[in-house]
Amino acid sequence: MLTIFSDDHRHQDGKAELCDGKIVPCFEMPRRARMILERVRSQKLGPVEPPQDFGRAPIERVHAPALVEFLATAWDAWQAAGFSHDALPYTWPVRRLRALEPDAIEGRLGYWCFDAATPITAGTWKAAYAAAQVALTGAARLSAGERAVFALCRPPGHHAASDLYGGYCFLNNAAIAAQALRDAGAARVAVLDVDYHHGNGTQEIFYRRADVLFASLHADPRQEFPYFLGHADERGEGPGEGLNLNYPMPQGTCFGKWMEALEEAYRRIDAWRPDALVVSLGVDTFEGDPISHFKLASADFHAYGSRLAGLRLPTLFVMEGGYAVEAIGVNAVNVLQGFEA
Ligand code: Q9C
Ligand code: ZN
Repeated sequence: MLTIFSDDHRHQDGKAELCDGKIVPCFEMPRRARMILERVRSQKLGPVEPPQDFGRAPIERVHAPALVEFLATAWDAWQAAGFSHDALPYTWPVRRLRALEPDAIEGRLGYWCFDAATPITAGTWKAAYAAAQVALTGAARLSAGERAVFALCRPPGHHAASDLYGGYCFLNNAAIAAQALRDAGAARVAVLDVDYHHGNGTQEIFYRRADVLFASLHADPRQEFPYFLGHADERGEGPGEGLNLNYPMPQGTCFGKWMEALEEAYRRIDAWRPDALVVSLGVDTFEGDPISHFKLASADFHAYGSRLAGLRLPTLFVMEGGYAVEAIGVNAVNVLQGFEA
């Protein structure tokens, strides 16, 4: 399988995030991508190629230009305000407050970002932009006839909505790729999100659309981040009614139960007859993940990867979460090798 990778991911190297009331070192770190790349190479998965540059236009097919401009300029504004450490928000326009973008960068961060775990650093824009180009290059190769491509994106993307970032995500790489596949002629695209966390950003982007089906297997938002989206009764709206499929599961879920949900999502995707599949590939469902609570073993990743090949669709794997850094390469590449087996 072809892998697309950019070394520019290393410019997103945040120092700290707010986690359960404590400031802790960022779980989303450059070593994650290095470990995956090392495993791609040692297993001889296939060629590794750099991204092409498609510019901002395909990003703005799913994101508000104002969010894109904020991400591209936030660090400069933060520095101009006299700060040199990572930029995190601490106040948000939640219930009873007014969602008007303030002038002060400290407030603007809370306007555009929904959590306190996603630091903007000097290199955030460079890294996030490169990740989007990796996804777009993967989509272009799929449109040109490739059976499957691995977009080794970092930072991840599925929590980023049209006009909000958060959850370690800035630009929604999978949504940008799905839209690019549509724009290249695929009439229907399915996005299957297997990350431990609900893909709230991808859901929001396609919620009212008849041309993109979104299915997500994830920890129940009553128990887990992102807490405020991802319930089973969110089924899509208007033209998108019935095309948003959420499979929330309790903490402690084992592979057997998880696979039952995957089989159900598989049937729904298969019956819808899409032209292409985008897999939001988070491997934080692993039993050893430090911030997650599902119980998949490394061999289980190979098993479900192999099942996904049964859909017989051009498939773009887009890297999302996974924080057990020592095992992340094995787990991610197991899915891809299972797919090819
Ligand atoms: N105590 C992705 O997997 N907060 N994002 C975790 C744990 C944020 C995860 C706090 C988790 C974001 C792409
Ligand atoms: Zn996740």
